[in-house]
Amino acid sequence: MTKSALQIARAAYQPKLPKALKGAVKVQEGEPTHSVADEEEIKKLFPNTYGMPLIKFVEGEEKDYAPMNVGVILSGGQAPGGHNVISGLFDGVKKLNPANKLYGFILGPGGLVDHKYTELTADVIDEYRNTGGFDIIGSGRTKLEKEAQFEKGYEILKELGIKAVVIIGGDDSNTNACVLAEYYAAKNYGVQVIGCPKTIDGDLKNEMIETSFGFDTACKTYSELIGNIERDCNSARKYWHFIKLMGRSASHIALECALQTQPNICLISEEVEAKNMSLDDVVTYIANAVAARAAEGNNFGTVLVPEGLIEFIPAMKKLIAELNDFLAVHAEEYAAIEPNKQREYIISKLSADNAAVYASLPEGVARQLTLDRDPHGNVQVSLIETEKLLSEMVGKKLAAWKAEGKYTGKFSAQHHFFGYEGRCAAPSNFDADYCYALGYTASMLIANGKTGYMSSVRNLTAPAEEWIAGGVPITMMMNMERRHGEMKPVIQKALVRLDGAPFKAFAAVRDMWAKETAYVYPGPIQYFGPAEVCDQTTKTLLLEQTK
Ligand code: FBP
Repeated sequence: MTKSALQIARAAYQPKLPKALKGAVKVQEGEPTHSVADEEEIKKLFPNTYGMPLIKFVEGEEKDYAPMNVGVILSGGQAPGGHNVISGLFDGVKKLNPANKLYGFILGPGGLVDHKYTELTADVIDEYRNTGGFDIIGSGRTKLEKEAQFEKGYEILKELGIKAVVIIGGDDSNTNACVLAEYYAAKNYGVQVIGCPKTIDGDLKNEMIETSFGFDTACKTYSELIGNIERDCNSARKYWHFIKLMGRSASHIALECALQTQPNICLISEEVEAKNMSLDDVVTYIANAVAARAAEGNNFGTVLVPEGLIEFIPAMKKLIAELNDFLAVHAEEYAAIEPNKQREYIISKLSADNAAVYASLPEGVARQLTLDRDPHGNVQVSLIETEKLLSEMVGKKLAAWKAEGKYTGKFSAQHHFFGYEGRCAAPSNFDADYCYALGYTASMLIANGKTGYMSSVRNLTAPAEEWIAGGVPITMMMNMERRHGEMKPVIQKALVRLDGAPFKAFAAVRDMWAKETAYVYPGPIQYFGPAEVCDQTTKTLLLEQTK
């Protein structure tokens, strides 16, 4: 395989480990834990893994560990640093006992069920250290939820002598990890299951999981691109750029990129919901900013749009919820309807309010809302072209204002969607270190007999030396939510908090950004050079941790 000069140099990077993980470790147990909500239901569903204590690793005495084999699965969307989680896990497992083996299941959780695996040897691991992507074993979105799948998985785990499986995934995949851990514990199969917090979306976080891996690199990559667009925008001075950013539900990516690049407008879905804004309110907000800039002779600007916006507009949210429940049961019937009659069919099946909202949507968006759900029952928001919907509606409003003599500017829009551009970027130093530490911590959780835990590395704005490694019971993060028309235990998604420091910092300056051209151009991620350029983490984390 031909490698770039950067890839070759980067392969030699040795990720930093927290001090406590550098030698032998021992477990320090904290208080028993509770789920974030719906305690009684969660406790009943997870009798073997509920309420376990928080765990912290501290320096301990060397001891011998019996040989063991471990399996690893990459689940869901790619996030920078996944290969370092696996290399940290590999190094940890080999340090415990050089005879230990690590197996990777191919193309996500489906690999466990279908018995597709490969042994990850030192040669393979060395090819992937500090690289982006999940291509070492591939990823997939198969949902592990049925007993038959757990049993099929157990067959291969038994055959390979695997004592523990590490599932590297987001909130849904870690929910599955917890259900699997509970099932194997209840059956006394002697297989442990450990999760690792992955997702560029940044919505798998809480007190013990300060950030999910990949968020740092993905946001830096998008911010580089946004900065480049802003500079182009400020050079040509003739376009409004509408930039949609991935992130499924939460607006963490959009907010972080806004803090890094200071665009004219950044929409925050959580705020749109809290203020009960309609689609027209959002459009009017943008159009007002466009008109105010035009009045100063500035017919250009940048707008950041979070991927999940549509689902947070209250009327749209109600509509999507009804569509989700309806399509969970009638998907086949719907698919059999002729395409030109599908819109009418949906309108006839919805409640009056939702039917009216659905009927008011442009054809393309209406159709996109009924497309296939992902295996977890979510609307595939990345397929909805919100950036085009908004610019089209802003254009129409401005034309109406022009006719009324309220606006005299020119409005010409360009559209972008950044998601895939950042998911497999080479991990920043932060993600390279964080991921390696998460993987290494997972090996220590396994060695200490833990199951149903998520690997946790905290104190992340301090130097890596001072990071705190340990484990959090996954049940602690759970609550009950409606999925596919049924109440299910799931990890609670962390949305942008409107009372949190990152949002407040943004809200304090956004009116100035809207009016002036206050762009910041972050430039590309740097891997070599001064620490203030190379090792900075996200503004979100820095603001959240400033006491
Ligand atoms: P995960 O939650 O699995 O980490 O996925 C993140 C994400 O990149 C979202 O931001 C996006 O909505 C989704 O994946 C797109 O997934 P896919 O490429 O499978 O359609």
